[in-house]
Amino acid sequence: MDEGTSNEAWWKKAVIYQIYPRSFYDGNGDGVGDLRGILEKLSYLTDLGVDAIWLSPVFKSPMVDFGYDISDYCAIDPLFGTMGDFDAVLGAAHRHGLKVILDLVPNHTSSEHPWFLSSRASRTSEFRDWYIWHDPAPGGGPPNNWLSAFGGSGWEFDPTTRQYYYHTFLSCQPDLNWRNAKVREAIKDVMRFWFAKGVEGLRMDALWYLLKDERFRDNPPNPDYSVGEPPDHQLLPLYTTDLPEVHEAIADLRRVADAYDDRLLIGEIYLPPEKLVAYYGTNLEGVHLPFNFSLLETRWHARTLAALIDEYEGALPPGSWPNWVLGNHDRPRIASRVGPSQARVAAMLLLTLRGTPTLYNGDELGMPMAHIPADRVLDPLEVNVPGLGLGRDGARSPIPWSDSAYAGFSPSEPWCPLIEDWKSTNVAVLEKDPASMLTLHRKLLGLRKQYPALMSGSYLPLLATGDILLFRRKHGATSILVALNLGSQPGAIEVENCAGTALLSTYCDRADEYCGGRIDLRPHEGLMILELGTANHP
Ligand code: TEU
Repeated sequence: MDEGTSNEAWWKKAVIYQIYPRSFYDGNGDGVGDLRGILEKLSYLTDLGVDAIWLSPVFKSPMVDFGYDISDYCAIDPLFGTMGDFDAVLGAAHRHGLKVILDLVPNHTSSEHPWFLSSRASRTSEFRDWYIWHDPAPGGGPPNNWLSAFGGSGWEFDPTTRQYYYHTFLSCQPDLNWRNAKVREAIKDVMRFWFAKGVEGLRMDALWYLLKDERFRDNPPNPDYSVGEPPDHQLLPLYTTDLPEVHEAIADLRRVADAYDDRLLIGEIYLPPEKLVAYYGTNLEGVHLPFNFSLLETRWHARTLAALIDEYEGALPPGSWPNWVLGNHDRPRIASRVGPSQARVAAMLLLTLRGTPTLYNGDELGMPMAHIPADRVLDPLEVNVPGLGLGRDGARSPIPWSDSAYAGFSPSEPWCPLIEDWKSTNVAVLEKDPASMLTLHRKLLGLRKQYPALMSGSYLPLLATGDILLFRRKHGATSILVALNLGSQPGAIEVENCAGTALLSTYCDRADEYCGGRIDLRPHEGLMILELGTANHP
């Protein structure tokens, strides 16, 4: 796992911070986060030590899927502010040294997008073939068995033109037809619009769904499906995801990005490593970073993690750059998945592994999932598919800034319930605590910046035994040992040829403590050691 060099592209050295705008900070007092709120909190982000912000969609949208149903790709939704507000955030972010990544949704639009309004109005519309229309099956009903990721059939009947249209997600999110060159050109123009404004990157939503089988063949049944899984898992998405043709479409989008300096494309792709790495492209003409979600759903066990890291590192094509994710707006928060103590170890893992990390807003505070009462459920996925624990509202709770009313997020009742312990888990309290999760993140991010071994060094797997996971990061003469105790009991490990001084414990102590040979770890402790013989200047 190779060492990088110092003149690497910015996105290879950066830590990306995902902002869920409606929950970040409310700048206009309506109970919903917005662009002015982000503007007011940019210094918090530079104090934290991140380098790029990825904003979940802020474009014009009916907000049925909270902005992932776009009705104008080149306009800001009034809920978040104006294009002037966006320009202010972009300019201020750049002045703060932050890159800005937006969230493009190329797979589908809102059913209120003008393209779709025209497409559904008439079979002869010039936009008819911009979406995926099909006659009913011979006996009537949906053309085939394709299912929506959000429950029910993936087909919606349109009585006006008496055909069905396909929607991977909600029926108000009709899929664009990526076999239509005009669709591709239209999305490429959207990319150019935002790149021309100075946006440095685009996260491409649901990228592995883009192409569907042109023969509309039924997806095969999933032999491993078990009740309680998302209903669309009843079928294997053989003809609706990860089609070979998708890579040419992605290469076309990459050529747009490459026409600008130093732009980044991130692909949202939920596939196992051996399939995921195809999205780098055969000659790295794909996306720069296919999101690696393998830490999101894995068993939290030392040997499992070691195997997962090695599998991913081993699958990476030559010249590609790794990335790691611990959380996002669609999945349960890490602090609820592994508990608050292990969330500290997870933070050290995320920020010491090789490659670009993406940090989900609030995870630096150790935010758990918020409790969402039945009458406060808003996520259409939970509304459509209740009771399976798929609901995402709990991961989208407003960031608690202080112990004042509504956690200092807004002067009004926030759109989504706050986490239960917001009076103690908030920025104002945690930034004063020398051993808080926030302090730990600031220290970890500082060490990443200080040591090229962490930012671009090689990854050397060492050991996974019991609850202990050990690996090294090396760059030139610098070697940093990372020792993680994933267990609730103290652990000790003898490491040959290891002697050095501790850089940081997840307990936020032990700095400069001598560590030699035997490494003692407290329960749920991660420890970083700068090894002797290592250049003490980073
Ligand atoms: O999610 C796409 C996707 O992978 C879904 O299966 C996702 O995991 C879903 O939320 C189930 O948990 C992207 C966005 O991240 C998500 O917020 C949107 O709802 C979805 O696309 C549709 O745009």
